[in-house]
Amino acid sequence: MLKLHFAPNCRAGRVLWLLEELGLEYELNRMDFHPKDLKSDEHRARHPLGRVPVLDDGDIQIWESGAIIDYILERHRNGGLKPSADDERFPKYLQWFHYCEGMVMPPMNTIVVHTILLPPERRDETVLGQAQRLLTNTLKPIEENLEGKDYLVGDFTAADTMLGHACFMSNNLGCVSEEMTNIKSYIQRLMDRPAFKKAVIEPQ
Ligand SMILES: N[C@@H](CCC(=O)N[C@@H](CS)C(=O)NCC(=O)O)C(=O)O
Repeated sequence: MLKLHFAPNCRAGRVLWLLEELGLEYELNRMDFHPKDLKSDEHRARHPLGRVPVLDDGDIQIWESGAIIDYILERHRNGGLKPSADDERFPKYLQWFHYCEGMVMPPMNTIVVHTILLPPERRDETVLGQAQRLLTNTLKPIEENLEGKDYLVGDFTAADTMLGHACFMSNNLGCVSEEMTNIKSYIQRLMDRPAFKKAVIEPQ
């Protein structure tokens, strides 16, 4: 059976959300988002940097949320959540799927470091301000793309489990401004999904 190594309120929620959307059976290793769990020898043996998510599938162990999601879709169940290569939605599906870790998460990581993780005396307001501006800029194309659409490529796909989750996290950090009305209603639409509630909201 699939086993997800998970901590609440972080990227691991994307994979749990996908597993719930697909109705797959899984076992959950729920850790605290704390060095005592993530930097333990046991978890570092799974992930060299002591990070989550990590997925076990029998003898196979895989990390990186995007890679795990693609692995599940390809090896276990697709559920119509990944358009095939000849589908007209495929290029944009790939684009938004990878825009998440490639463009949106780097400034968000910096914001988390300089608002939550570092002790107050080591936080840098200049670095924080730059990251907040960069995150706002990376959200603008998403706001424009969502005009007239419920989800990133029209129907709900696994790109939403990546980038939609990043939008949700950005909003929790106060980085989605009130003018970004398409992203605000998109987040609400995601939050109304039972699988999202179970995987992302309830474990927080
Ligand atoms: N690009 C990786 C990022 C993994 C990552 O940084 N995960 C965070 C949780 S959102 C983590 O485990 N942080 C713990 C730490 O930095 O010590 C992915 O998408 O899986």
